Amino acid sequence: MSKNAKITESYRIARSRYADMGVDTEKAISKLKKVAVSLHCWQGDDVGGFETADSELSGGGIQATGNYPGKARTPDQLRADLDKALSLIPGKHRLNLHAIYGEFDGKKVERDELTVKQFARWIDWAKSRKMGMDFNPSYFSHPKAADGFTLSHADKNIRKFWIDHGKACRKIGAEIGKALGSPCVTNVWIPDGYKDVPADRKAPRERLRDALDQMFREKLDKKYNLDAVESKLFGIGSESYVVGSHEFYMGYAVSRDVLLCLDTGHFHPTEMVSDKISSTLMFVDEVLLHVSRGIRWDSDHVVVLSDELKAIAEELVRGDYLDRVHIGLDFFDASINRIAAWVIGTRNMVKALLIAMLEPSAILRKMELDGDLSSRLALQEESKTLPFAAVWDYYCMNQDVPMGMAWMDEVKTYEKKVLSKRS
Ligand code: RNT
Ligand code: ZN
Repeated sequence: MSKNAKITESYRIARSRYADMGVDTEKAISKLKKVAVSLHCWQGDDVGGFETADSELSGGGIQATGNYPGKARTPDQLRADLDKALSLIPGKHRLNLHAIYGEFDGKKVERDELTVKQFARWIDWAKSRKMGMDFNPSYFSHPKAADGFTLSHADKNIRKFWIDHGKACRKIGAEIGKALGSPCVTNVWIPDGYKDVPADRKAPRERLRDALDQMFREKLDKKYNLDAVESKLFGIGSESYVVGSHEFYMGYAVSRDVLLCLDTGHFHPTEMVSDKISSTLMFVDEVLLHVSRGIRWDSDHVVVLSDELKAIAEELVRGDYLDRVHIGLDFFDASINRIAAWVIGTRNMVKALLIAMLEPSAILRKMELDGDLSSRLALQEESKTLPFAAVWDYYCMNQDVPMGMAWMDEVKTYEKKVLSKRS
């Protein structure tokens, strides 16, 4: 039997097992095909960007660790690496770009003066691949962010600089959305906060609220640009206080009608974003997810197929939220092959969605309503070993991407042929 025939045969058996539980695998697959995950450009070069020849992430309370060879040093290299990663992930996805990844052609363009020009090649690249794009102003790795404050800075001029950066980025977002025919989510994350206990928690939050209000004053068509704001509990160097806390942005998003970004690494380790989705979507129209994996103090490990990742996907599917939730990834690991990191994290996200779509949810809900919580638990546990892998392999085969570890062989070949030649 050929490999493909084996995959098809396993799928046939799995399909009938799922059908016995009232689950239609064909429906799940056609639904899964439509979900786009936004791949973050910054996994490709450890959040360096292209403002200077060899920029490195600095400040901002985020950190990339590791020195795995072969990181992308030019936009062309980064695009080639993204192409490689995308060729190993089933489905049609999006690109999430940070402002520091503009193409400056050796010229200095300040962040408050950025225009769509610096992103034209990225847009062309996305267009030729029929991909959508998302965007982010960059409030770190800059002298005006060196003391850890940006939009909430006590100095009016510094605040103004960052407000103007945000305004410029929203316009770029709208241009991106228009050019690609799909709304661009422009997400604001700022690092502002204190390492040690502040004397005044209120004033920076007032300044942040007012700065955001100025930034968002100009209404942009939601067909092209969607504004999002991202909270955080603490960062490296901002352990005691982060201006843009969850409560701050939850209130801001509700009162200003912008999207709320929930980063899965930005909460207390016992707090679960999976439980926040249905609450948040009661009161905000749309949510942006930054799917990541927090480990102790780091919020950005490569996404694995954890219980929490599966729970997040379940919530999106059960609540029928897939058209109100934008799924973005946000991790950066410089200690392993960067393309492998992208592929592992993204394949896991897609896999989690598939597993969620294969959940025998009608039966589970009935058990719950009937008060039969013993059966609910029993079936939840039995469902964990249903043959979703056969459906996954079949999906990969039909999407023309490698199955199982075969994708890793391609990463190794690319590493030998391309990455190892980079200085
Ligand atoms: C940082 C935030 C933010 C960044 C990116 C680079 O803690 O998660 O989203 O990771 O903007
Ligand atoms: Zn994030």
